[in-house]
Amino acid sequence: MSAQGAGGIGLIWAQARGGVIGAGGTMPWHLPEDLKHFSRTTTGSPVVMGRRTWDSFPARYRPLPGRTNIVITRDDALELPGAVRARSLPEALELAASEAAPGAPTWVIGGGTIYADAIEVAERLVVTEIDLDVDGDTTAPEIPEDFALRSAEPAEGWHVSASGLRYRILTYTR
Ligand code: VY7
Repeated sequence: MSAQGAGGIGLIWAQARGGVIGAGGTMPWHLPEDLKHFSRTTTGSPVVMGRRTWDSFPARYRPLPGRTNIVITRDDALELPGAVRARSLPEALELAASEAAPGAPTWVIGGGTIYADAIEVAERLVVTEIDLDVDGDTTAPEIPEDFALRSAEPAEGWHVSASGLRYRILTYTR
């Protein structure tokens, strides 16, 4: 079975300035509009994540509802209630392709280590850019040159969150 589902592989992340995606195991901002966008985009598709990303979700959101949750770990003893275990990214993508509804993409949802490996096989990137300077210890992958910006939401400028943060959603395809 191919590792690429009929809908292909997408990466979805949110980043502050400089590509910061995480700090101390969490995302260092509060942006409810992004959580809605993330949930709406990924629901109905398999989601692939690293073990640290699984750990980062508040317990009441685990597993993410309405999605097959596939978690990559080499620790066979680790309990992953409600999730499917994979021992490598290729194994996770293969499991996801076999789960995905026809035409549904597989979403890789983090974190830094997994994005760095998965971007090679991705055909779509959905990036929430947050206009925020914040310290972090985890960054987004470099976007390879064969990706082109497909859409920006809003088309110009920024959304302003109820919290005051400015953000926009960029989609790239290759
Ligand atoms: C952050 C949460 C953090 C704190 C409280 C709730 C984009 C995100 C991810 C991954 C956001 C997070 C949540 C509420 C909604 C739940 C998921 C948990 C759901 C990503 N653009 N944003 N993420 N969530 N990969 N890309 O880890 O989540 O979806 O049902």
